[in-house]
Amino acid sequence: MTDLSVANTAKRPTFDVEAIRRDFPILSQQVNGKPLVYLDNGASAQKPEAVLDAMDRYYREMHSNVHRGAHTLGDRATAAFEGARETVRRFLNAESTREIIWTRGTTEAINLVANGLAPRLKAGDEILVSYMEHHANIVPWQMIAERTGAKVVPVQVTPEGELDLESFTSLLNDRTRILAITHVSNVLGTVNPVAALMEQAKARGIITLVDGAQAAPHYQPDVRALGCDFYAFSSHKLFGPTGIGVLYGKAQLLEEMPPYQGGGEMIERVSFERTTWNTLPYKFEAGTPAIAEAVGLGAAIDYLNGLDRYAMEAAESALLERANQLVETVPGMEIIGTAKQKVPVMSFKIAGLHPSDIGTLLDQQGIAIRTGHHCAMPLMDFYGVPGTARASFAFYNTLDEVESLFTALQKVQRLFA
Ligand code: C6P
Repeated sequence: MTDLSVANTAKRPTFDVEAIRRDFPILSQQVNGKPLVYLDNGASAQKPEAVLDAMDRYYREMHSNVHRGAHTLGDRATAAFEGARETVRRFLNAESTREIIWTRGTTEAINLVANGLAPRLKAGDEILVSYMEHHANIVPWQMIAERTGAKVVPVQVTPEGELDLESFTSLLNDRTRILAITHVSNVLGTVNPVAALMEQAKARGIITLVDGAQAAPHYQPDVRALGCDFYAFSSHKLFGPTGIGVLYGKAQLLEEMPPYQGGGEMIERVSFERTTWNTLPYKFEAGTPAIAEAVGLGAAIDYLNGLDRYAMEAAESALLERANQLVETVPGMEIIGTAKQKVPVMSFKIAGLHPSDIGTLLDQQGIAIRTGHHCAMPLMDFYGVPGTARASFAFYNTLDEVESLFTALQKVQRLFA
């Protein structure tokens, strides 16, 4: 018998989640003979019709290369592409579109910054990261550290999965040159107190980068209020297409950084004697960019702007609250990451069960979650686990879906008990 009779005090969303779900065509299908319950939004979120339409319309009506300026289609494509950049600027509250660089995603954005800052580093310098970073915010720094003799230093996390602020403060020192920290942990869901961290770092003249991959889908990041030098996010987690992401960078730092890749678009003039760089943001955009994808990301942000952000956050909190209430209905289930400030991400283990078995058995019931190390191996080592199962929710998920997840987990647990 499944028992979901635990008191449900989670608040009902004030927006019409069923209407919102109709905007996402993929959600209405059956998987393995069961209605799809998509709870892998942290890996990649689904796309509303508005994004699909914008990309379709772009290819049907305006595709050409951008910034070539010789004909009407080229002008249309350029206007759509640069219009999307302005949409991103407004989304992040950046000062200028010069500070908005298109990348392939968060990973490429961080690699770009790491390479751009390398000339400032020397042996003995320190790059502060944390134990809860995704590999994308560890490995590029390790590669640069190897080149320059600098050192990557991790800030501890607490057993609850919060950033250990004492460890953070004690590790800041005169050798710290860069602070690269995640806004939200992809495993724990923890929301870090980024503005306060930035303040401490800035007081010491440290350059700061925030990995916003898991934050942007839940909160609208205001880069000026956060006070960071760089902010990175991926479109595909923000209900936009794959293959594109954004690096925000303060204009002065971007001006001082060397280009990341060479080729078309990023040059001002090329000769065999001397090549000079284009102005911002083009200096960092070598080659033909992902034009339709930029348009799609712009459409995703426009779509989000049309939603009530407060209602959306409240609905997401209600999903997490209901999930937390139901944990006790699955014998041996334990949540990893119980920070006070969390987005609706629930990593867990169930005694005696391997995470990948949980994932496979849930999939048979139409429920999509992610299992494994989540590209956060140092954090797995910290918790002494090879991996976890992770359900990550989006605003289009329902309380009924949370309950379906737990009914399915009860079945899985009974099967193995
Ligand atoms: N995390 C997850 O399932 P890309 O691949 O470049 O779009 O994003 C990388 C990345 C960087 N930082 C954080 C905090 C992330 O969560 C991710 C991607 C996915 O958790 C895929 S591993």
